[in-house]
Amino acid sequence: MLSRTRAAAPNSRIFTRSLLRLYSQAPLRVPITLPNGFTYEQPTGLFINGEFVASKQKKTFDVINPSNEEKITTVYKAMEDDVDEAVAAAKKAFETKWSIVEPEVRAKALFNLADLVEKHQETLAAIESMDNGKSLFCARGDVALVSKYLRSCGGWADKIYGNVIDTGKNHFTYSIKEPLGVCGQIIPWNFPLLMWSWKIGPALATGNTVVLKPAETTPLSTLFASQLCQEAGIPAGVVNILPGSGRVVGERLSAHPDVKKIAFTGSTATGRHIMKVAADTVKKVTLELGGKSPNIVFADADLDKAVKNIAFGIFYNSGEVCCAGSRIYIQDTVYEEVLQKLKDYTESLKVGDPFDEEVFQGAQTSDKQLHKILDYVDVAKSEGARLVTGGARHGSKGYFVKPTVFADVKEDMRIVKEEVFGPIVTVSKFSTVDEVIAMANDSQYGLAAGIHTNDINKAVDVSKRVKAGTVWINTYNNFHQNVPFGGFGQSGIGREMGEAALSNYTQTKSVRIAIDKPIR
Ligand code: TAP
Repeated sequence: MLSRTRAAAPNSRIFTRSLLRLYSQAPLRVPITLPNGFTYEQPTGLFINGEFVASKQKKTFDVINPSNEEKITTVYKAMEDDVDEAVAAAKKAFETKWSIVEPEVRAKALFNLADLVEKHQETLAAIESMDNGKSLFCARGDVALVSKYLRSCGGWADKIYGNVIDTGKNHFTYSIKEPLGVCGQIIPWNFPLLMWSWKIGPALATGNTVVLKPAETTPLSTLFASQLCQEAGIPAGVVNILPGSGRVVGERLSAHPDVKKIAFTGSTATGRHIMKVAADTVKKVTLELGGKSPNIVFADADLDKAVKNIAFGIFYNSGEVCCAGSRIYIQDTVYEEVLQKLKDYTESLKVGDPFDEEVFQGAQTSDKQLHKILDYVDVAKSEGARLVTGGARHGSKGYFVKPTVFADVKEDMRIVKEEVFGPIVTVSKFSTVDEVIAMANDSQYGLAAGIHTNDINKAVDVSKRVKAGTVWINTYNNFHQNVPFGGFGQSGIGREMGEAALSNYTQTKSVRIAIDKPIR
């Protein structure tokens, strides 16, 4: 009797502790009132196999609003064991459902998803502004491209064609494109929802399943959007979302033997590291990395239009854009004139509360990013760059930075060489086409370039000679769902959007049939 009582005591303590843990665990959905007064329900669990669940180890992290530095909510944090579970769910969904359904089923589901994004566009844009800090103006632009791109992917889903290859009368030979399997996708914090669509769209269209890790700073829009996948008719396990840290979740995804491909967007340093980790299991890797893109203004350009484009090229999305035109080159004969116009235009841009409809530039996404940018202001000053405007924090609450222009820079300065990822631009002077091409191409990166001129011959000539994956002429940061985007040099491997994105998610199988009695 006594021994039985003794034996029962620890068990009941364990039971009580388990109950306590169960009831003290964070909720899987919370009501959130957005800064515009609208209330919605935010999923806060990991999205695995079609359900929001707590992480196995019950770890959580806080999500901060960068505009007021206050906590928005708490989200579950995935660890290695959660990755393993999500990958197993994605593998099963790949083998038993998504890779074997009729292609038009995948098409319909992606069309539905695009429609649902459109239906919830204002909520999604508001979530993105609150979580990332970007102005509503920018967030609405993101969401519009998300629905267009998902619809475009739906259009591709039943048009993944192979080839018939003429190898002579003794064989019938063809090749087909097959999906890869489970794809690990790691996205950054500057365009969370847009990167979600650029990653899941082509993967799903071609029959793959995904485990996607949003950045720890910005998990809310992707969690909200994942429930739309269910509603769109995408089966459980096809899309799995794991908020968590890069060093745990990202690392495990990159190393996992059942993950056949890693698609990553983020810094060049992390991209390099992921490639090394993924090498052990010979994964296919696509990378969309950093940049230090040149934006060139020739004297014959429409200067007022050019100034708007170069300002948009750097200050859009608070400068947190991989292809930001962060190095401006102005032809010497109009240098001072354009610089003055750029100063005036920059000072006219409204910075502040992302929910203010007049605001162009919202907050930087994190405290870390704010301080990185302010450090670069000090670097530029110490290197001798001339501060034309900005160069300081905007206000004292929230991670706001004044749009900043540094002129008269030298090409070997750190501020000209290194990616800042904020609203800071450098301005240099050039006199000839050859000179500006040499300056523009003097970079390890090659993501984008801008050319402003009214001379079509010059525009085409420069666009051919500049080393960049995208060249914008008399425009900038101008995306379209059918136009491939990606980098030369250390700006990346592979292309997103357009038909090019599909090749990141398929592999070619060749089939040769021997013909016994060739028909003449
Ligand atoms: P990254 O480290 O590149 O973060 C991007 C994504 O990679 C995040 O989801 C991150 O996760 C994840 N990650 C981090 N370490 C990883 C690892 N060892 N294995 C797998 N995934 C990993 O960028 P950051 O530290 O946030 O920002 C630093 C700088 O990178 C920025 O200042 C900017 O210059 C550049 N950046 C560039 C881009 C683009 S689009 N080119 C985007 C973001 C940042 P967690 O952060 O959640 O841990």
